[in-house]
Amino acid sequence: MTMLYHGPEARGTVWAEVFARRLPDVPFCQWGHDTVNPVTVRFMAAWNPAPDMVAQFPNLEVLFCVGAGVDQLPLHSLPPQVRVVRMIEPGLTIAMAEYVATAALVLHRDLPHFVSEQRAGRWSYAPPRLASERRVGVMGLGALGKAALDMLKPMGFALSGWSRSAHDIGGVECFVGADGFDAFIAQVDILVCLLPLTPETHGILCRKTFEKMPRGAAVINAGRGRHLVTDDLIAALGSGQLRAAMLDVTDPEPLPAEHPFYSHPAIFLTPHVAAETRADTAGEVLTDNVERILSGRAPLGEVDRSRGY
Ligand code: NDP
Ligand code: OXD
Repeated sequence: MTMLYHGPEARGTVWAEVFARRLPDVPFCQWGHDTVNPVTVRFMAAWNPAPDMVAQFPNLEVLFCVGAGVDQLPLHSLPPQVRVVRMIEPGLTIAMAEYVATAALVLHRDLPHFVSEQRAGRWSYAPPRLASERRVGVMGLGALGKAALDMLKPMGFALSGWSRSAHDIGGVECFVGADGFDAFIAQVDILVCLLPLTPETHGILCRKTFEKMPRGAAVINAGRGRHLVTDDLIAALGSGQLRAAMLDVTDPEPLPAEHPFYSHPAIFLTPHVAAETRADTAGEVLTDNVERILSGRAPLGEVDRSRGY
C-alpha cells in the first residue's frame, strides 16, 4: 500500500518525514523521484493529476487534493470508485480568516478611496464609521467561511452568511439557498465570496447580484476568479453601484499585464495569496485522514463528486 505524491518537492519532503514517523507501513513516494510499483498505489496526493496519470494506478482508492478547492480536478472523468478528499487544515484556514478580516477592514475604512486620493495629492476628509455600522455577508459557510466569520466577530461588524443548506452560527444571520439569496444580498455592505466554484456558483458575482446590493457596497472575492464577471464589476464600480473591490482570485491567473484590474483605483488586487496549504500542518492532517480510512472511518473533507465540492 503506497501513498503517491505529485507536487512541489519541498512539501513532499516534509510529508515523507511525517509518514515515516506516523505511518511507517505506508510508504510515501514522490512522483518523478521514487520508483513505484503502480499496483501498490492506494492513495494519491496531488493538485490536478492528469487523467492518464491517474489511469496508471488500477488500485487507487483515494485522491487527496492538496488544496481546499477541487474545481481544477476532472471530477467527472475520475474512475467512479476513487474517493476525493480536499484539504481542510489549520494553516490554510487561519490564513484565509486573516485575509478576509484584513480585506473587510480595508473596505470598511475606505482605503482604496483614500489611497487614490493620496496618489492624486488630495486631502479628502470623510468622517469614519464604526464596524458596528457596517454589514458583512459571507457567501459559503464551509471551513473557510466559518473561520472568516469567527475572526470578524470581535470587530463588531453585523454579520450574515449564505449557504446551500441551513446553518446555525451564533451571532450570524444565516440565509439558505436560492430562496434566501435576495434577502441576504439586499442587506450586505461588504460581500465576501468563499464559495467553491461549481456550475451553480460560476459567475455569481455579476450585474444581477450587484444591482440587488445596497448602493455603494463593496466586494471581496477570495473564492475563484470565475465567480466574478469582470465587465460587470467594472461597470458597477463605474456607476457607483459598487464602491470598491478586493480580489485575490482572477480569471485567468496570472492576469495579463494590460488587464483593467491592475490600474483600477477602486480595486485592490492580490495574486492568489489569501491562503495556501502549509506543509507542516497539512502533513499531520493528511496522515490523520489516511489513519481514519485505514481504521474504517470517514476522512475529513470528503468531496461529493456529483455536487462538485
Ligand atoms: P467548503 O466546501 O467547506 O464550503 C463551501 C460552502 O459553500 C458551504 O457552506 C456550501 O454550502 C456553500 N455552497 C456551495 N455551493 C453553494 C450554492 N450553490 N449555493 C449556496 N452555497 C453554496 O469549502 P471551503 O470553505 O473549504 O473553501 C471554499 C473555497 O475557497 C474553495 O472551494 C476555494 O475555491 C476557495 N479557496 C481560495 C483560496 C485562496 O487562496 N484564495 C484558498 C483556499 C480555498 P453547504 O454548507 O450547505 O454545503
Ligand atoms: C486552494 C487554493 O484551493 O489554494 O487550496 O486556492
